[in-house]
Amino acid sequence: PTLIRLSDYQAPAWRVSRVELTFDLGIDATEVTSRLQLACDPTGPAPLRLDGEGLTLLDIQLDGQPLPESAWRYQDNVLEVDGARDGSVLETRVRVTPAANTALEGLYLSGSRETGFLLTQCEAEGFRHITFFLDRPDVLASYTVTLRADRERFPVLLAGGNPDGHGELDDGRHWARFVDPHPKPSYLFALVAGRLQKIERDYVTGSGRPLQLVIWAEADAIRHCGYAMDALERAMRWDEQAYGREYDLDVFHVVATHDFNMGAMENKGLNIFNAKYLLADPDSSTDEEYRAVEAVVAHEYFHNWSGNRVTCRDWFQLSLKEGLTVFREQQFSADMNSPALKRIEDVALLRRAQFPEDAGPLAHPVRPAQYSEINNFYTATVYEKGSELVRMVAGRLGRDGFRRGMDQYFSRHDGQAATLEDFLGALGDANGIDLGAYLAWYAQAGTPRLTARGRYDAAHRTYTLTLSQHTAPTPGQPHKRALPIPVKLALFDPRGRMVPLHLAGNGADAGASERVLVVDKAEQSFVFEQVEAAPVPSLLRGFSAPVILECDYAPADLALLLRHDPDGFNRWEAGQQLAARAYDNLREGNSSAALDAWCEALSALFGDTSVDAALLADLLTPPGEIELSERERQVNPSHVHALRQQLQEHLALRIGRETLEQRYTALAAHTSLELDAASQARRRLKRRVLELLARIDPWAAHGLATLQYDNAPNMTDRLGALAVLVRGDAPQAHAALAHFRERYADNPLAMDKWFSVQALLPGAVVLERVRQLESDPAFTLKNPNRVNSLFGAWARSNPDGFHRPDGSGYQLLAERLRQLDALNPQVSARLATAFNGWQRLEPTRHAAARSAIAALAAHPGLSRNLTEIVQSMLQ
Ligand code: BAL
Ligand code: ZN
Repeated sequence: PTLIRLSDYQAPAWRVSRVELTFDLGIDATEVTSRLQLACDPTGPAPLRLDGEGLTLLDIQLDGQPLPESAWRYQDNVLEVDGARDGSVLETRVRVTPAANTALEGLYLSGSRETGFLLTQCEAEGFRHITFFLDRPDVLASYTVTLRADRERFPVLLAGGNPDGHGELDDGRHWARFVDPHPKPSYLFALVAGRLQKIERDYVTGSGRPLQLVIWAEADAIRHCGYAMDALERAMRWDEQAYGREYDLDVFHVVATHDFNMGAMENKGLNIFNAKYLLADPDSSTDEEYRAVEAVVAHEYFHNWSGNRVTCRDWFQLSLKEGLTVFREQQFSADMNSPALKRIEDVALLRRAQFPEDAGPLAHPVRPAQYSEINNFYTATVYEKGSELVRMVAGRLGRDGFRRGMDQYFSRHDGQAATLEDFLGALGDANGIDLGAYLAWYAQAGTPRLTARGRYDAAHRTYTLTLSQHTAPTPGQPHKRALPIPVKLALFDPRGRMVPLHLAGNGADAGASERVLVVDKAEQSFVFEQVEAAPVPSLLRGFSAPVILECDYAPADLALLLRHDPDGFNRWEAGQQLAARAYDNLREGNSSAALDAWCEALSALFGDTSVDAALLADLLTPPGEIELSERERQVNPSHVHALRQQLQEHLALRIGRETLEQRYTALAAHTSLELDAASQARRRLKRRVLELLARIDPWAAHGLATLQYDNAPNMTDRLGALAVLVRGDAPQAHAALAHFRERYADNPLAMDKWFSVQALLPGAVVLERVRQLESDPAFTLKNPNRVNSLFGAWARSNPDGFHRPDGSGYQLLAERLRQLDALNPQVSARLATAFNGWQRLEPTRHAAARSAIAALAAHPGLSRNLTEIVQSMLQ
């Protein structure tokens, strides 16, 4: 396939200043009339070439004159037009077929022919499936959009921008017009048409401008949109206060759909959401899902400035808007909830999703240098690592400096398509600092390993900390350079108190108890003076850089940090490192010092009622199987699973069956429907305690889980109990699953959970269950959420169940990917990344995985999306 390279970027030869679009909407056929006001350099006009895919061209005129067939060519997804000049107006009329669009890119139908609605998804390159255009993010135009449709079938007509009139037409049809005064790239275009209900709220911006917020959903879902509306209002207020950013249209529309490739989309003035991230009600959403709704609503809203007002010059700069917006979303969620818990959650996600990506065949820089299919680059690297890079820069500038820099960025580049150089340039200029060194982070793939060695010199009362960095080669990047790594640190005395820091040769901040060292060479040493006793270093506090830290801690050092570190993140981190060492102990069957220290420290914390319940739940959770696999040279996922189970058994035994039961009972007595932090924290800990109890007394745990399932007032408790029953293969699981299915048969989001909970069954039996589930009438390959709920959960989150030594799991996934690819290439390519990590499997699984991936790759007719993933996977 053709590779598109960042180094080949050229500014567009043609631009479009104004777009006027008229849609005659229909499910089987929609006609799109487009008038483009063109501009080009009058001195040397290049041929006019517009993108267009799958369009039936019905009419074409240039400057009001029909164009003869000899004056245009439409082939290989490009329309070439002769005779256009600066100021020309090109008018085309095309036909598209929404009902046949299973790729969910461009204009498509969500739901059934009878009751569903029409909507669009244009990022990254969907607009070319709707009309001919210069479909690239650096072509910004103002849009006027007129929608015409049958009033009975499509009573609601929406497009981005401000409403600009509506009225009746002949034959029961009606029209509505929208004008967007802010120039935007085509990927931010959107329309929605159908039978939808709404909730509305008046909002007055900080500067006193009134506007309207409207959330739309189908009739059965609209009552679940209230929480999203509250979250939207909180996000808008927060962006005004934290970044001085106000909304800039008279109306902000948000629409929910069950058929969506992404989580949500920030189209200007008309956000479209996967229902999973918009609908929330206690009966069908877990606490975690409530938090996700709040975060995604905020994320899409924040894009209005970081993405829409200032957009990306090209798709290589995707992280300019995504990394930055994830960072803003993380800040918002931390402010709305608990900063420490949020940081733990984000770092756990980074380690689960991004570190393995950075360590495998799909590794790519946050700003990739090349791609074949841009949709394959909406990755954890671009999003989550991208956010970590912004966080490092923000940490370097400090709170006020970062705000100054962001003000500069927004004012300097408002209405422009910018680059990462522009971003770092604005931030640096506003603070008189050159941030150019951070560009290396954007260009280099792979997770740096930071090794720390400490040496205490009692005679001189000095502590020397030597930090060295190394990044392993990644595909296409055999040689790595040293990166600037900010290491936030503190030193603890043997009694667990932070000591004042006196860095030799550096008077600044002398005596502070925490400071940031920047390591930008392969190895550097730092000497601390006036240190009275051998200290325990707390490094990378708050996870100050996205690296893997290797420090030669004794188990007692980690236990000390776990008990005493006031940095909530590092406290959890000490527990994670201790658990990882304990895992090594179990694997090697030797000394159990780490295991003892971990169990001991946690059982002490378990009895300490001053520890926040949610933090305790996280402390009691060892690293996941994917993370633990990183410690193996050759991975046997079943072995990793069994060892992690053993780890939890040891912990549960150390805490004690009775203590666990008592704590469970006390927590269960507080069952409530409330969403406040304390209630959520109790539910989180209750679930964790029940899971631990299930490790050592399944009979008792299954009895409690059954009671919890039967009496649960909310989905968090119900699903938590169901998971314990299903994963424990409890005799009660069957009845609970049947009950759940019956109760939620009409609720797609709840049914997704019914599929997922079974896809996580441990061991070989899950394969048969996956096969049964895919023949359930509720299963369909046409719905991305349903595909992910079954195949995504199984292949990504159940390593023991997916990686069967006989290769049967790989074969089943490969076969479904092939079928799915014919329907929806974006979803098949994303699901195929579940094979990531196969190179590190033990020999039997390694051979089986290779043969399944190779057979898939050899299949003729795969999409460009899936081809790029499987070919990279095999390199
Ligand atoms: N721009 C795609 C969806 C999102 O990241 O907001
Ligand atoms: Zn985004």
